[in-house]
Amino acid sequence: MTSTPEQIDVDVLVVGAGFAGMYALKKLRDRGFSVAVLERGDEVGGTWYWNRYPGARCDIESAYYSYSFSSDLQQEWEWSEKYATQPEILAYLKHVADRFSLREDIRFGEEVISAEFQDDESRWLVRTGSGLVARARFVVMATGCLSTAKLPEIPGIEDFAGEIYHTSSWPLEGVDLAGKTVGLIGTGSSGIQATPLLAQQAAHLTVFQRTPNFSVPARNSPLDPDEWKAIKERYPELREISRHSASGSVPLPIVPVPAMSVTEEERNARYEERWRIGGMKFLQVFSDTLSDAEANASAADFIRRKIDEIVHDPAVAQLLKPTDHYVGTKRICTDTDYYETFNRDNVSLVDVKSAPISRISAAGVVTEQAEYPLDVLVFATGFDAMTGALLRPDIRGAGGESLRQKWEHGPRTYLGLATAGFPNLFMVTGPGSPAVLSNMVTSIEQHVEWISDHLEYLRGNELERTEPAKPAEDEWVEHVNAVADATLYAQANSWYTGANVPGKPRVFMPYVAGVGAYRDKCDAVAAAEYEGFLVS
Ligand code: NA7
Repeated sequence: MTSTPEQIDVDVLVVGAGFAGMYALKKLRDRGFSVAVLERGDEVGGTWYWNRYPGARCDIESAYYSYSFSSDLQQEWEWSEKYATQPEILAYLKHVADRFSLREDIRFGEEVISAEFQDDESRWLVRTGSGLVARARFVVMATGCLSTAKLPEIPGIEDFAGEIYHTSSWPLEGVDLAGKTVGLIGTGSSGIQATPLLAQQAAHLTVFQRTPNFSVPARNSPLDPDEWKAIKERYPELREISRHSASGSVPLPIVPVPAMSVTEEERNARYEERWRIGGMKFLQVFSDTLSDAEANASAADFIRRKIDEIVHDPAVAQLLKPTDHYVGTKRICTDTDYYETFNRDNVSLVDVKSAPISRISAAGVVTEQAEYPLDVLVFATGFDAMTGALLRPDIRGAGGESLRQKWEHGPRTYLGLATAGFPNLFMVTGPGSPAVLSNMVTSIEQHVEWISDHLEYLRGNELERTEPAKPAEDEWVEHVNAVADATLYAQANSWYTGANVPGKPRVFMPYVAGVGAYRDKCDAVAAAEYEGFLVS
């Protein structure tokens, strides 16, 4: 007996139920479109559902890493800490799902495996792994920038006899590390956040470091009730500032000057003050940290001196000091006692740059110098960022063109929102938009609002089809690269450029000009009747 696959037919199909997909559902539904969301997990939350490793926490203040679309929501929700933990952010997103009755239009456990544009009827035909078939006029890929995990290409992983985990798919029930010898590979944000907690829980922790990263203290704390009250009172104004800022959050209340325009003493005093306050805004102390090599070196030297002060063993301190990239050109990490953790007796640091990992054995990690027996191996090895989740399904546009093929030499988009040849397909925070260089929630809201305005425009004008014109896309790609080339960003081997994934084309993916400038550009395109889009 054969069963007919389940079919759904909607105006808009949204893929992913994280911050982006949930807001897309809410916004488009409010505007009278029929919407369905397909989510591969069994709960809302996206990145905040999957990344539940010990220490997972946002590096942007909770007050701003949250939706602004509903005044009631932002007034009624209480954040407990300056930087929310993963469980608290997930609780917030579950609350949003319930409060706005989003679950009724979300299908959980549905992983999209293909999407084909049907030229004759200008509709998408989308299939999931379970056999569900969805037809939709429009598809919105709200699949996240950091949602396709990257396991390193180390031989023998399958031979390991102990437990093995990736930070981005940590077991729901947690992992009991008591009395165990734990190895951690990867020292990006995830590894740096996890290290202090793994060290507290395990009998012994060995951190395998290939490349050190710059990290500044988060100085997390419970949210001061008076400060929180003041933020709530000023929310409309603060959100407006965030929307037009460079980073998508409220910037430092100073007008930054070039680093070399003040004396060395003054410069270090300003770094010291930010180090004491904590957080990523360390990079905002001076105006040219990310564009001038000398300015950048002064910030990097300051952090390296701090590492020397904190870490007792000079050889370990030396290994922890980054020297291969400008600070901030790889995402700066924020931590709670990361460097201090290397003073513990039960923690060791192994440099796998000078003696690379050659294989994983049944017993543990084997480098070119030694074998390290382990009970548990944790990979914090990052993601196939920005394009990974967009290229995982087989997406075919007009005339059957494959997105994987089109982006073979790197992603090409217009505004990071859409790509030529793929009509009626939108991306939220796609490559070519500020995305990961911004407060993602601010950027997500702007994208979702822009997309829904565009769909309303099409509906109002009885138009069925939209896609970027090739020249507009070419010009945008060139512009994104030119802006990145004028900064120090493009020089780092970072996941911003795809350098962390062997064989991935090297293209600087996020748009560095800032959230405010980008919003102005998107608004101008909309005001000029969607200039650069071919509508029919
Ligand atoms: P990242 O920042 O991409 O970090 C991955 C880490 O894993 C990084 O230290 C890598 O070293 C290391 N890595 C990857 N493959 C290997 C192998 N084969 N051997 C040794 N070390 C390896 O990912 P995260 O999850 O920490 O953070 C991603 C973003 O999430 C973060 O920026 C925030 O925005 C949130 P490498 O530098 O390649 O030498």
